[in-house]
Amino acid sequence: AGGAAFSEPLMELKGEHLNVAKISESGKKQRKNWTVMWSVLTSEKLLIYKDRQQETSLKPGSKPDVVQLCGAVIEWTTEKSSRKNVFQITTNTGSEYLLQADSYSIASKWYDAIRKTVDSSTKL
Ligand code: I3P
Repeated sequence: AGGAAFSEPLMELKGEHLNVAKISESGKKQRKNWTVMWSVLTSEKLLIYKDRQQETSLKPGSKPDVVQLCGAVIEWTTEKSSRKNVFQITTNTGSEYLLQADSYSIASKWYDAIRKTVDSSTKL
């Protein structure tokens, strides 16, 4: 709608270990391989680092996997994994990520924050 006098601060989450499996890249299916990754949520992207050190690394070429959330879809899934607390992010370029944490409160915290980011970066 726009025109709001005060814009809500965009939710961000910093640094947490989540289990991540990229199951498709640009529409092409990939072998599922769950990996513990260091995840950071900015106001428009989810950054997936191999580890915590990579976030502050100045090494050229040490880049995270960047998940653009504008136009993405996020949903809980019980069908794509035998694990609990799994949600899927599908980007508008056709990449699919599964994210998971054994703790429901951690998983739902990330789900809620990413969904808010998807919503606020998609409706312009
Ligand atoms: C996969 C691995 C995954 C599992 C996946 C298996 O085997 O065990 O953990 O996903 O199940 O195929 P591999 O390592 O040999 O590739 P979940 O843990 O999410 O269930 P899937 O084929 O049903 O996705």
